[in-house]
Amino acid sequence: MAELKSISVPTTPFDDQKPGTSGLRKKVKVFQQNHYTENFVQSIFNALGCKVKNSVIVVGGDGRYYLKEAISHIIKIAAANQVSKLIIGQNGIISTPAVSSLIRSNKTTGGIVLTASHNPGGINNDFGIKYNCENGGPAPDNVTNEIFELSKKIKEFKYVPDLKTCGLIETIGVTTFKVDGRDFVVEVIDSVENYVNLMKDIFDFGKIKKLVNQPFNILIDSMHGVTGRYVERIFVEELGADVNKNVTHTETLEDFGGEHPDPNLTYAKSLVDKVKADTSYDLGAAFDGDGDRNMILGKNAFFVTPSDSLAVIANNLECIPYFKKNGVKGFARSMPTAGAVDRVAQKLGKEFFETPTGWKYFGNLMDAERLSLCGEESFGTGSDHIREKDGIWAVLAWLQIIEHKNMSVEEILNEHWCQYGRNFFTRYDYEECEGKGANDMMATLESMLTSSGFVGREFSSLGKTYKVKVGDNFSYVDPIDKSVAKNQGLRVLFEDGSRLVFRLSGTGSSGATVRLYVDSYEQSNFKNDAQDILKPLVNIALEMSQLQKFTGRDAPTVIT
Ligand code: G16
Repeated sequence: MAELKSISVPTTPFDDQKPGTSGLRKKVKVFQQNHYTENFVQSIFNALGCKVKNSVIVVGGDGRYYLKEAISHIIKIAAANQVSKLIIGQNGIISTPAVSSLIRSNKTTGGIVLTASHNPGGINNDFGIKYNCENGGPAPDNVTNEIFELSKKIKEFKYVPDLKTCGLIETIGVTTFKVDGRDFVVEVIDSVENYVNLMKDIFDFGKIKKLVNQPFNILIDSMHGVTGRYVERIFVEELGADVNKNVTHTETLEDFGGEHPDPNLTYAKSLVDKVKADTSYDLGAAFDGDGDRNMILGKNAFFVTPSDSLAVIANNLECIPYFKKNGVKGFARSMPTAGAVDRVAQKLGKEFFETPTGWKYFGNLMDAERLSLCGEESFGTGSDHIREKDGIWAVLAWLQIIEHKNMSVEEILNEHWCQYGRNFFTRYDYEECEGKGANDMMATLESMLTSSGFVGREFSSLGKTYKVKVGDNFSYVDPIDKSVAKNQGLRVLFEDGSRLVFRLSGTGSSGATVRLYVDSYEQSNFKNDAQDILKPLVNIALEMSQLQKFTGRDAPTVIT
């Protein structure tokens, strides 16, 4: 075996490597700049400090453009930093939930996830790099802040230029290199196997298989993201679904077929249209680029909001073997997520947490065994089986519940609303606004919300009047480590329980995306259209924020 030598490469820092809600997401062309990717990866290793020597790290991504180049850099930098082993998915591909599972089952030091999630891919679109810790979850704020600080000061990165990565990750197997007199191992694994075994442990595949072959007709849309191979293995090979009828867009493409791989009513329109047009479909589901988000539809494309999906799963956990075995601890949702699960927690006597946006905030609670199930309005649902949200897990949970209750998706929702009441919810996204206008809008709104006299003010639209109970900028104290996350979104809580939330997204790669979240609780009229019910509140939000004046936008890009 030829002996390889590491070198130090002088570099200059970039000032824009601040990770957002979930990792560093930028245009591919930004990552392609000389030393940009190398600087950020070295900054991750620098932030890990003495943990890097002899570490084992999982590396995988969602198959988007630039994945292989990024992995080649990671291998050469890891080898030079005395990492002892990298576990890499074949062709670099591993879904985000599967990375989390691999970190946990192999007890590795952590993982590097290469994805910009639901953002579009391809040479002119987005790429992303995220570090996950040894619990399998996205690095918390203190770690990402440290990575950012180090990235602003970096002077050199370590590299093994002669380590040949060409063809290295195409074939499953183990390759050992000698670097600076030490062994450095690259293990290329089947991207799917570990995850499939985990799902088989959690769910009763026998019962789900019976449902799928009943036939209960499903249509699972991978949106050309990473889940294609997971869907074929789980739904087709294990559960007996028909490859021609029950699954679609399973080929992972570098540009996701030119679409936004984001499972919502706008970007997963082709699934919505198919399920509407073919009334034999009982359930439709879609996943995002890296497989952590999900959207659930019933017959006729009956839409289940992520907030309701979370509440329904919470209310029916007893039919899922994993929870029967491990018991059910608390529930949680991110702050902007509608409060449907709150009522389930109250009825079942479970602890409940309201966290900032970002899956990373659930990790501590899960590690402390206080949280079993959580979700976010941004199409994320998951449990403590891993430390990422998990799209395929959510669909399997729904199928297990449907089989157990022997009811349709819509019947399950109607039953749930009759028992608990309904939270009507909508989110308006104004994507890629000019940064200054969006920031000015938030600043002006914040000073209004926090001024004396705001509480008690009344706002009216379309014959409805709402009285302000609270106006604030949400902050969160982590119950476990007491860390504080400030400025997590502007909230207006009204006396009848309705809420308006304004945030700037932390996952975009350019400009500013304004998110407006509207939540209203009703104890009757469940069949009404959410957009009709919420119209007065939307009008009030737009007027209060002067969104059009500040951003120049007269309509949202996406409504969910
Ligand atoms: C990420 C985070 C989620 C968050 C979502 C939206 O999801 O993991 O926790 O809810 O972004 O964040 P923002 O509103 O800041 O854009 P993903 O699927 O993009 O990794």
